[in-house]
Amino acid sequence: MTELMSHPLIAVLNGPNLNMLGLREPARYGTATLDDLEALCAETADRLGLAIDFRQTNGEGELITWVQECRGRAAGIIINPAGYTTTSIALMDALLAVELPVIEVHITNIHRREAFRHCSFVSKAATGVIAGLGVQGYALALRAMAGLVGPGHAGDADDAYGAA
Ligand code: DHK
Repeated sequence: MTELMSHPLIAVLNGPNLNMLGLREPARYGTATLDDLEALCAETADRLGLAIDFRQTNGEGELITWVQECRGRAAGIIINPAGYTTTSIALMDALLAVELPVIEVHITNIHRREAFRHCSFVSKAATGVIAGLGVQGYALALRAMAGLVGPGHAGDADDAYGAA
């Protein structure tokens, strides 16, 4: 069994300003730092038998390059596109191009916030979306991803969680 099969690699990608977690509007985004978030993801992935590649960038082009590099390398993508959620058709296109399960995570409930945060291009490429559960949303996304790509995986969220 290859390492990829025994510990599927999940890219956990974070967009702009998430390097400021813990400092940035803590009443809204919480007090956990990006390092705390990475530790949470690493511990959760370990328990689930997943490997992670956790990254953050402020650059749209770099985020798109990282998504492209997942093709043939990673088994799935968890992404908090942050400010690029509502602006980046190019990011949506890259996520569609890699043909992998994608879970979109937002720390805050974007639907309770300003109207301009409601329309996500990334959701058009996402298998599922988690919003409003704080940094624990990443742990929940990893759990869902394990169901999609782990041993005996269903391969499709509708199969894993029941089609509507
Ligand atoms: C993070 C951001 O930086 C915002 O641009 C999004 C998202 C919300 C979050 O909740 O994680 O609108």
